[in-house]
Amino acid sequence: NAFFKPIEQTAPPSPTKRHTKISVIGAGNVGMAIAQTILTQDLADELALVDAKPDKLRGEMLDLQHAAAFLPRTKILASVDYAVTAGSDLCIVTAGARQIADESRLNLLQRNLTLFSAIIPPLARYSPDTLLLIVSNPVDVLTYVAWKLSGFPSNRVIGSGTNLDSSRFRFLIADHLDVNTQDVQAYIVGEHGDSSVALWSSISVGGVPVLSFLEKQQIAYEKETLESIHKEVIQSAYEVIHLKGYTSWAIGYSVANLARSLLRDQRRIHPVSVLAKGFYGIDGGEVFLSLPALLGRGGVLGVTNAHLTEEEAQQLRDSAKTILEVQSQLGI
Ligand code: 6V0
Repeated sequence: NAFFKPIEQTAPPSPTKRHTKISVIGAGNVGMAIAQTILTQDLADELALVDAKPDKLRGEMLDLQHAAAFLPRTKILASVDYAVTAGSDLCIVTAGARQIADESRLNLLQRNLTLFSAIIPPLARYSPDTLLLIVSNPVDVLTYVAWKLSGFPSNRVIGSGTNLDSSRFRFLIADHLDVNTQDVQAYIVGEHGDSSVALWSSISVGGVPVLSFLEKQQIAYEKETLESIHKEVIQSAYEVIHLKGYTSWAIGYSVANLARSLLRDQRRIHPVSVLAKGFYGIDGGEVFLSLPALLGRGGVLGVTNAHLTEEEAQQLRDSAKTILEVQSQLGI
């Protein structure tokens, strides 16, 4: 490089922060929203993109590189070849087949299974120590598939699960009470989808447990109002897809938030899809679903022992059953 006249280094460079590499597989709407949020939040020194469509991939890479003057410095790479992901600390998988008209959910899942057989083994080979974060749907089953195909310990394989559902839930509660969403603690657990479970008993606003507060004050609250908020959470993904064709910004922020907790060892608690066997009475088989999990540099560090009502625990076990039924049809 003739541009610089180097200054003689008298001492080895002082130890700098660890080099962090994130790979995003699938440069579609969701993958690119995640990639751009990761860049703006300065979470990686190197970002590698992989997709099956080389032109689209190169276009996305150039478009992001052209923003370099406005962003923290991150080396951006892209290739259809998984070698580009080598040495990743975190691999985020968003690649997915799109549902075709009249296609059954199971058929779509079979196609995604084939896709994952081509994606996960090379990722694991090029980055044997990486954390795997699965976003493609149906996320709980595909996280199980990724766990099996990678051969990784289960604490390094995580599904984005209900992290997004919980953020929608917190937004709706905050909107209802007219307070800041960040002051609302509330969890949706279980399947990312129609059988998800809202943990009403654990909602707190600014440290005040909402249900017991209402009960103590003898303020009548309508169970239906609460249920309608949960229904709205389930509906909201369909609504966004109906209106704009896909969802992207919220999942982008939600996954970047998970990346921060993992790579910066934040030890924060997120509802994400983890191997759930043995927790909350789930014992029917190896199943991934969302539970409030403690996340850090090692991946899943633990699962919190939230107080569930009997009804909530039963709903969670039913959610596990729903996922296991789908899984059993896959033959893996
Ligand atoms: P999209 O825009 O169709 O992008 C998918 C991308 O995957 C495309 O660019 C494809 O070219 C690429 N792809 C297909 N096959 C391969 C392959 N073998 N290797 C590499 N890349 C490949 O879809 P979109 O980005 O909207 O959604 C991606 C996935 O995320 C879908 O499965 C969604 O259902 C899922 N979401 C999950 C959410 C969650 O909360 N877990 C939220 C939103 C979307």
